Amino acid sequence: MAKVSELILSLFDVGAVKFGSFKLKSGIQSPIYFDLRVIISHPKLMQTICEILEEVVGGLKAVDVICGVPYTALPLATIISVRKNIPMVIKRREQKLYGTGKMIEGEYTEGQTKCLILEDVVTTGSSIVETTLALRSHGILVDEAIVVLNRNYPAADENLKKNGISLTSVVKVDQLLDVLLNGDRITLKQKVEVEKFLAEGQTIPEAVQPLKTEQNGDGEEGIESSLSKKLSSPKSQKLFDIIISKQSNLCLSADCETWQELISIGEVVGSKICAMKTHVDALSFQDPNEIALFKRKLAELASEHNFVIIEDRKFADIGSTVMKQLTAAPFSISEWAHFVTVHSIPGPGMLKAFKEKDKGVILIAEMSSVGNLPSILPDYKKKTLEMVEESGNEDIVVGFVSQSRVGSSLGGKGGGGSATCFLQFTPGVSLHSTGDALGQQYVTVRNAILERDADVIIVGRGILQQGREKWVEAAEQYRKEGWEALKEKLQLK
Ligand code: S5P
Repeated sequence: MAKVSELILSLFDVGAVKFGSFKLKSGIQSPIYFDLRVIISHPKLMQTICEILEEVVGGLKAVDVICGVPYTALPLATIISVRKNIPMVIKRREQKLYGTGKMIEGEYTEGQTKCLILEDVVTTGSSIVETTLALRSHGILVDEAIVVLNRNYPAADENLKKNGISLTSVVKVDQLLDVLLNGDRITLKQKVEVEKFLAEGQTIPEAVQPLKTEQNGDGEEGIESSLSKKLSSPKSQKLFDIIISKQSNLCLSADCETWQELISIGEVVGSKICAMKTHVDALSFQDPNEIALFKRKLAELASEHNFVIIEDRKFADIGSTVMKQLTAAPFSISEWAHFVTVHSIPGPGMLKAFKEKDKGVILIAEMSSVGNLPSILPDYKKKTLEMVEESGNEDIVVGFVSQSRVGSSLGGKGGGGSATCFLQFTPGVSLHSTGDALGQQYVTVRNAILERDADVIIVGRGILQQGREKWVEAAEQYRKEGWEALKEKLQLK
């Protein structure tokens, strides 16, 4: 306990816990802020943290390996591994595009190796869950995690419990506040202010991992980072981060006949895509067990390869019906899709259903098919944008399915300003065809991105119809052309 108090004071002294006024992405001001990344500059503190963690590890059931969640917990796990002679495994943040293509580094035996996860800070628990699912998908057994700092966010406990993970915390926020007050690091007023902030259900901001940015000498932020900030919602920012880190703006439209085929293509092209779009009601399933298996495998794939799942349901009804369609078994779309497509026809009320279920919305502003009404009706696109802005739903609307820009451009034509932007998803892209017999119309990758201002290209048959043995090659061709064109459009290096 004395050691933990010492740790808390040191965390404050090195600036890993800050008090003041910090603006969150959501615009809310927070009186407290965590950034544990700074601890790597303080070896003594690293040692104290590891000693405490080792005591905790000693009190848990024996494990075969430990795994630190990148980045800050990685060096902590390394120190503990060496000192306690427990081997490590590392989960890669993205799958290697070459070589063995392994996701997990280190030795393990499927179905036998038991792993303990280490994390520096827990907010929603999603990084721990993501790491757990990736490890489990490789047959590694995981049911416990340790965290240095727990922000006492109730959703985290629920999230971890739901995924069968029990969490041990070294420091909880209430204890941190007590120790800092007694140690004269903060005033009673500051403590009360943070307690009130937390009681309102707010989460303490944590330093987010920076995007791959080119820092100028004068500390100016990189272009990717400033573009990301222009996006309307943390959800679109997350997708943009994936696009930059995977160098892919390719969304695979996985319009397969069977769910097994969909999973197969996800396995082989997962590293090449930023998103996978599904039509779950167009897949054939034998029974509900298969649907459950499909959902689990798809979620694991998305976590392992770091891509977003978009269910292209094109919801188009009043809010209460939409809510049922979103949640009802057997598909239970809200459980596994990150984003869903939605028509703007019913008006803004139905957007509440998606907000309640925390789903990112991609609104259909225009279609690719011959004679589609949204493209013909005057102002349809403009009204769709106004609907989002006037109803204050920018935080859940990730972007638009469209053949031309809706609102401000991220960096293409008319871009460069500071206005809030939405991502543009453009389907009807093929390098092999100009259309089909049922009204679909195609443009090339470069045309979609450089002429029509797409940020994300949606490609289905262009890849699928190349045949199983050519899926990877075709996906790589679209990824490469798409990324080159996006770099050109956004003037990335
Ligand atoms: O306007 C549209 C909107 C969508 S979401 N045109 C489209 O083609 N789509 C979807 O994109 C369509 O439902 C299909 O899943 C995919 C295009 O597939 P492809 O095989 O023609 O590339």
